[in-house]
Amino acid sequence: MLCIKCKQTAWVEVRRHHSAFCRSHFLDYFDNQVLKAVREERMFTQDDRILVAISGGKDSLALWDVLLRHGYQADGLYIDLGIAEYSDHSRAKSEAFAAARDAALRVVELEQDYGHGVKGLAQHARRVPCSACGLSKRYLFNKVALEGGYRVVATGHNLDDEVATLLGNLLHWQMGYLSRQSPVLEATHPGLVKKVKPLFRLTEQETVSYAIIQGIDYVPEECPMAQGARSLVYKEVLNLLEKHSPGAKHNLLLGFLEKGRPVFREVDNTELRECEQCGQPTTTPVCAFCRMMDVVRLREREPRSGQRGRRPHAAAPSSEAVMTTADG
Ligand code: Q46
Ligand code: ZN
Ligand code: ZN
Repeated sequence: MLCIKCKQTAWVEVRRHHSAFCRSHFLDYFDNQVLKAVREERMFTQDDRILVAISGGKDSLALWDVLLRHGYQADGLYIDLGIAEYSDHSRAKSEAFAAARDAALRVVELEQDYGHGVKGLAQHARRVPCSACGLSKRYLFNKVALEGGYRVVATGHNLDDEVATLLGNLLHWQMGYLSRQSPVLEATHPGLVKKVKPLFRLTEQETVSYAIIQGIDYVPEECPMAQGARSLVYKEVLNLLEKHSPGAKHNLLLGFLEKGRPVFREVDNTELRECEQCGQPTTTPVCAFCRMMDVVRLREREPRSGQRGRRPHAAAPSSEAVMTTADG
């Protein structure tokens, strides 16, 4: 197989575009896809300060790498979830990446600031870990960005993540989530920061290829809590579909964004107000994060014997699990 640009031996095949690239032309392709997403979806400009949500995985580090190489004002935010060795490894990789590029990385420690890591929060709040994690991350991304004067938060969600989320939301007809499924969520309240996903046109495999070519040292293992997540099943199903019909994932997502999104957007009439406790925008008097922390504090005070015979809820709402397990 030859590179379609220079006819040298190809290193990466991109079947959905009937293309193959050598290492150097693949980098051009990858950059172009990110810059096209940024430009066409009006995500941000060179004048904006961007906060990139960093997990230490391939997607978030690849995204940060592209943005820094193209001169964007991109700082990182790493949230230490307190998940034993996984958090230790991913934090070390994130800090090493930032140090090597002289880039600014903010770190928030859940355990230090909120008394528990993800597991502890989940146990006390009687939620599954991914539900407590997703809620905490969404809350902290917005809070840290707002306090730090960033105009936009960028996450490393790729095409596979986005199409798996779409499939999950379609299977359960989650009208609210479908109305907000987009590579760009505008700041519709002064207390909200714009959220963008510049990798939404690129697959997981392409991000891996980019990270390898660029020599990015990312944490290869998945978060241990991801085991059994429904989003992984959706990804398997979609990969099978893609194998038999190259371009299926791209067509489903891009088709939805072009034709479905405008229809679903009409059902999004949520009114935002400020949380009575923390002031962050919410649809309810007290935001979901503060409500979770109230439950956690209440349960912390319960005598241990009072917990006998109680069991955590078996599962969070399925949509929540889908929405919160997509970040690489
Ligand atoms: S980090 Fe958090 Fe994911 Fe781990 S606990 Fe679940 S949601 S799987 S993207
Ligand atoms: Zn080439
Ligand atoms: Zn709140």
